[in-house]
Amino acid sequence: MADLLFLQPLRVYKRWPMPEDFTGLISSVPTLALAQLAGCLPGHRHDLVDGIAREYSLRELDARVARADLVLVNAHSSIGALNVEANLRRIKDKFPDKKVVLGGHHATLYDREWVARGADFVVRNEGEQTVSELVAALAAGGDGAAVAGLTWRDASGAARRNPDRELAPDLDRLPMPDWRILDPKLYGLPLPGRGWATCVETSRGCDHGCTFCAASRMWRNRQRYKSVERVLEELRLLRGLGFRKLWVVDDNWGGDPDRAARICEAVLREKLDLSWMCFTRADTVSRNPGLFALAARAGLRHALVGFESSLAKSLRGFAKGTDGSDYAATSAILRRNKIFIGGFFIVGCHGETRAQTAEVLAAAAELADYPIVSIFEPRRGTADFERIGRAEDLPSADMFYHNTTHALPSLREGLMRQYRAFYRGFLLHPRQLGQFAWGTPAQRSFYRFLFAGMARSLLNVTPAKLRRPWEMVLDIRD
Ligand code: B12
Repeated sequence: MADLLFLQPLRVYKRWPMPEDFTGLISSVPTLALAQLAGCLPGHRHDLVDGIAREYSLRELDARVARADLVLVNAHSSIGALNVEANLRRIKDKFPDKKVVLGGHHATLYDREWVARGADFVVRNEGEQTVSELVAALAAGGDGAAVAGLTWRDASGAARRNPDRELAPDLDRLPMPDWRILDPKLYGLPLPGRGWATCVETSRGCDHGCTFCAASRMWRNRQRYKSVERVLEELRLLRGLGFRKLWVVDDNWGGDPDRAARICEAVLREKLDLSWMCFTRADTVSRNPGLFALAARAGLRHALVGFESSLAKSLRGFAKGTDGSDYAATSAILRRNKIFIGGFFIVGCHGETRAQTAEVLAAAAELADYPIVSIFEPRRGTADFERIGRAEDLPSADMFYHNTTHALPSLREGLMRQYRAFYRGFLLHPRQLGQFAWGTPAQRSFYRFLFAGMARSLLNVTPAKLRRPWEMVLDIRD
């Protein structure tokens, strides 16, 4: 039996006045991957440090690492990479012999780079089987040489990449996530209702090939579904543990409408009394108005919708598979059912002029209750990264780190100003303040989270952050 420390890295570096990742403003979300992996590694002792949900000192991290035989770290995004690296360095400085395993989207895409930065093992793509085999091999005194899907450091220090692993053919056969490793007091979602908050997954991957999306290729452009019975088993278990607010992390909830409807009907029949949010595509909503009415009755309160743009040329450029003509219908369906619309949009690409950016921002404010606008950033693992990389127009050499305020060099002029002015105007508009005070339950809980997150960010200002707004600044010391 080994002591396993699951680590969501401490935020050693932080940004101000807005946090580096928007999601940190509106929620405190547990990392489902870590609960899922704990479920795959029964018979070992589990510990969890979640640096996104709580503040820890580096000394506390040291103490927890000291007790562990193996440290398993989630490396999820370019925005988080600096903090993953700061944690990794701390561990390796203090405990040079401690073995560290990384996994997640970013680790998969930059496996050799992470080995060069000190990781002993990187689990690429799907983690369940690979990590089980790795832990078993280490427990038997072996190494990772025979484990498919693994990149590892050999005795000479070189990175060795083992062959890829096939994706699990049947998600129902994955072990159940062990949500008991999460301290539910640390988490919250912008959803109305009572009960603890956590994440759940009913499918994995997406059939679509949007050029900006890092998830499609990670999951090899397929959406695999858990059966209705397996999903219900997970929901019942969660309900028994006191979790009633759920973030369904599937990429395109409702991609299989009949199955989704059967799950919603069962949630109603079994009176599970859940409040939940999901990611979905605009055309999944507009094609299935009945499904979303049913989902609202089954507790869907917040939909994160990938609109991406109101410009047909950008939608074409993104290979989004829609011209946007159904977007007004999508919003109407969700609003009719009192489902809060978090709308994803991307600006600053495909030759968009400043006037066209203004058009997209105006459409975003109309279509969504809260527009989540990103300035275009080509991430490794996407078709856009290859396209933009060829034109040598990346804001940093390989996008290993990325701070959203550094747009593509050709776009930088004026775009940040326009972007910030939009958000200032949006957030101070009486309509948003009205939603905070008198909106639907979903609107009120969203704005309560958002304004509390903004206040926290403003109150956490330090002289160093004040000198360098919008940059990642050292925030946690010993
Ligand atoms: C839920 C989610 C979140 C949650 C939870 C984050 C988390 N760490 O789990 C929140 C809301 C916090 C979040 C935030 C952000 N996210 Co996010 N997120 C997702 C989403 C939708 C699902 C992830 C999930 O839970 N899947 C289910 C679990 C079981 O799968 P998994 O996490 O991938 O884990 C599996 C493997 O990756 C691996 N694994 C993962 N970690 C580890 C660790 C070890 C040790 C091992 C061995 C294996 C392993 O094993 C697991 C089981 O197979 C994905 C899209 C997707 N469908 O994958 C985007 C996604 C991962 N997010 C993304 C982004 C960009 C962000 C943000 C930057 C958004 C923003 N601008 O604010 C922030 C960054 C936060 C940060 N500080 O790093 C991108 C990452 C792209 C990239 N490489 O940069 C994705 C791919 C979305 C996309 N379509 O592009 N996100």
